[in-house]
Amino acid sequence: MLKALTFAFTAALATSAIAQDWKKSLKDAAKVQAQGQMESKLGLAKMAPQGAATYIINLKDGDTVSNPVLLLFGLKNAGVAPAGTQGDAIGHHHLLIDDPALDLVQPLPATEQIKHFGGGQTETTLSLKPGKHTLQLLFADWKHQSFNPAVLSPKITITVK
Ligand SMILES: [Cu+2]
Repeated sequence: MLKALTFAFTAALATSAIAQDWKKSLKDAAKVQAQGQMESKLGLAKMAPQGAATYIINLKDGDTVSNPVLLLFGLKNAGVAPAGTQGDAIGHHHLLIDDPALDLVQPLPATEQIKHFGGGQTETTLSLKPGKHTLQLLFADWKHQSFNPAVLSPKITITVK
């Protein structure tokens, strides 16, 4: 009698532990979903994809080049998609020319110094005034907003002949 009771009690405990786990994972999933919805609604930055990095493939700091200047955009641990395409670990490239002021909690404006590649381009050709220029890539999300933390390439300084 006592044995049977103990068994029933243990079984009930085990069942409730599973139910708890199941409830917890549902709750976690709901939390993640709610967070995603809140992020889009409030325009908060999305978490940066794990290990995401961007870099300029074909030029390095200190290079001297002549116009037209070809730039190839490199990306690790994330994917390129046209602007407006939502999904995990995807976004598009932005080129920062000569250190523009940045507000990383707002969608990036399109200016002479902040070029968007919303078509999902992975290269561009620039015509720059002779002299020194800095170039840096910023990989941002579908709504042109930086990830948190920002996925920025090393900044390079080039001289245009
Ligand atoms: Cu953009």
